[in-house]
Amino acid sequence: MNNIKKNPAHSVCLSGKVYPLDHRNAIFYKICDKMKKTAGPTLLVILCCLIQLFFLLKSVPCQQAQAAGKTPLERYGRLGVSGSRLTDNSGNPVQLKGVSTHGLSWYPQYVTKKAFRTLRDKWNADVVRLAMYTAEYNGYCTGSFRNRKELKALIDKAVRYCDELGLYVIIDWHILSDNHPDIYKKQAKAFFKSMARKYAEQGNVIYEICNEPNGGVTWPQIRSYARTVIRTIRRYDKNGIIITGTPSWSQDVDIAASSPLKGGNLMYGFHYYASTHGEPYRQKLLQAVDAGLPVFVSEYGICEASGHGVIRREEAARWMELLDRNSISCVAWNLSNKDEASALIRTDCAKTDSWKRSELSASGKWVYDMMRNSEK
Ligand code: IDC
Repeated sequence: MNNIKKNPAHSVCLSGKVYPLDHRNAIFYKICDKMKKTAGPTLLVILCCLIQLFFLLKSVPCQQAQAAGKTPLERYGRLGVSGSRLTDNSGNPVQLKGVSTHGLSWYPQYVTKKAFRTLRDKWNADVVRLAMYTAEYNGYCTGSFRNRKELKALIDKAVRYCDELGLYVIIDWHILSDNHPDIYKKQAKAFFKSMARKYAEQGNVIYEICNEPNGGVTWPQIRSYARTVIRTIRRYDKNGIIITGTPSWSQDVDIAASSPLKGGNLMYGFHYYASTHGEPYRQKLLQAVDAGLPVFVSEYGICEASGHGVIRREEAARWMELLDRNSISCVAWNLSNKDEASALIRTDCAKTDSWKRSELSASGKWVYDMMRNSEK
């Protein structure tokens, strides 16, 4: 043991070799010193090897945790669109996965930083969608002035949380019973003007300008609405991603593909509910993507389109396999504990964040497991 010497230049001399005296070697040196009189050289060498091995192994998961510790925004930066793909700021394809709120007026209690942090850290979510109904139940266009103010304040809070957490956020103009986007076009223009003015600089905001046109509204009618709203947004936000819904509850992407909008960073909404929509709908989606249309699945469920009914896991898996293969982003409906199959939280669980897996509904468990197992 006498061949271990301290060197004034922050190093240790062991068996004729000089090692830097970082804290690991300092501990190692100390132990050597203590054992000087009691243990033999062989035992000491084994012990030293074990200590070094311990520190080596300890540093590996630590490095992995640091790499994984990046927020979605840090990983991908400003998003763009290239061909049919959503891309990161270096032009590589990106697939975002996340969760949609229920209607903001119905379930405002889930708009908390803790809830969004849980989604990011435990569910592996990259994006949160803020579903703001325009017509139903205190909808933005049908409720009072005060209600409108409250909804805007809620969106502001939600966007701030997403910004702080490095999450992408979709501001969704959730038309549904108001089937034609032109019904509230004036309000949509004013709303998106104020959103784009406020959030253009942030780089994590995605605008979804009409959730699900339906009731026979045609693609040319939607396209004309979209042109107006996109022009309004682009006055303030030149590059933010804009998603336009497609006819028949955002399913006719194949029709949109035959005459898409002009302009950069534009995407098209496609929605499915796995128990209702099977192979023919996957073919529609594929046809659009093959034609070069950039599609964003801004809403999906693994139950029926009513939001209720049975869950079909095999169909759900087939859909996800298709989305993964084509790097198509997707957002699950819905973050609430409402007594319906599409709600992700169990009805008897009142917690608004930090849910245990056992506190999730059958849909919630499927979405949670799938997102946790998704590659980054
Ligand atoms: C459903 C909600 C339900 C609510 C209803 C209002 O799950 O609680 O009472 O809207 O009309 C959609 C729509 C989405 C629907 C969902 C399930 O975008 O608003 O939510 N769905 O029906 N498209 C297909 C299914």
